[in-house]
Amino acid sequence: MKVALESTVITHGLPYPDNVRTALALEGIVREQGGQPFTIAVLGGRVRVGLSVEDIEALARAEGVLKAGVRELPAAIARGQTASTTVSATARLAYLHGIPVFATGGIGGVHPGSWDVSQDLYELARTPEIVVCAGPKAILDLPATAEMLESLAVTSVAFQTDEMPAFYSRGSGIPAARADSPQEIAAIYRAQRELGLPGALLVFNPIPAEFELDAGDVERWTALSNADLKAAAVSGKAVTPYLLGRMAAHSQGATVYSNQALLENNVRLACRIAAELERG
Ligand code: PSU
Ligand code: MN
Repeated sequence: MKVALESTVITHGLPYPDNVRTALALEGIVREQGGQPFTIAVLGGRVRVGLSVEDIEALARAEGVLKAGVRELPAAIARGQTASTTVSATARLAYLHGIPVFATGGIGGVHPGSWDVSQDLYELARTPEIVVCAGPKAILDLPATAEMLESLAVTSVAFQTDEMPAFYSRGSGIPAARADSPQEIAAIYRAQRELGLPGALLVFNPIPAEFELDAGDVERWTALSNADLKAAAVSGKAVTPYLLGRMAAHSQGATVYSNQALLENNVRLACRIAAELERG
């Protein structure tokens, strides 16, 4: 059983040394479940599907690593650069390498009050990968992100719940289609393929209740972080890493702790889905 993992969460999503610890813990979970983890990145212009411990440590310590969405991949490869891969780039590379299940923390989406829409959403519409996440990141406009997923016809299911989770919280109040078991998820994926649909199966896996953050707190930190963003000269690809850093600062690290917990939870579900797919 194979499970793909992304690398932008290592370079831009979590601070050092939490990032190394988390990346290695996620790989450990896949191995414990009897599977093989494949963390994906571009090292010196070469697509690497599966990293060594040394590769992960080097990526985690490095500063100024390029964050590659799918559109940045071609130039990174052509120029021999090192880049971490976001959800969009990882989904594409995992699929190309025959690994149909990929676990991440949160997907990108629509930022509030701007035209900043993540490449993740468009890539999910055209790559047949199963992507397990805990919802769109809380810093996003969740209703707009949910609408975009519908407009792009991205098949999405929420695991054992009837609403889209909101990353640090189990619920968002936004209704979602439900799936109750890895078997059901695998069956939906097979039906997508039989229909010849091009896109992903996005699986929303709510954060375990014991790691959930208070919704009011998250709202407050999000407002503060978005206000910081307005005041700072940050735009484009730097926006999401900047906001995650501000959330960690405003919450005194609480968001980092929850982020790790939800990543681990997503990897566990991804393993169950991958095992089910292999069973056929
Ligand atoms: N979720 C996390 N931490 C992260 C990200 C997601 O918990 O660092 C990364 C993912 O790689 C995602 C990317 O694809 O942020 C989205 O960036 P943007 O909004 O610029 O598309
Ligand atoms: Mn963006």
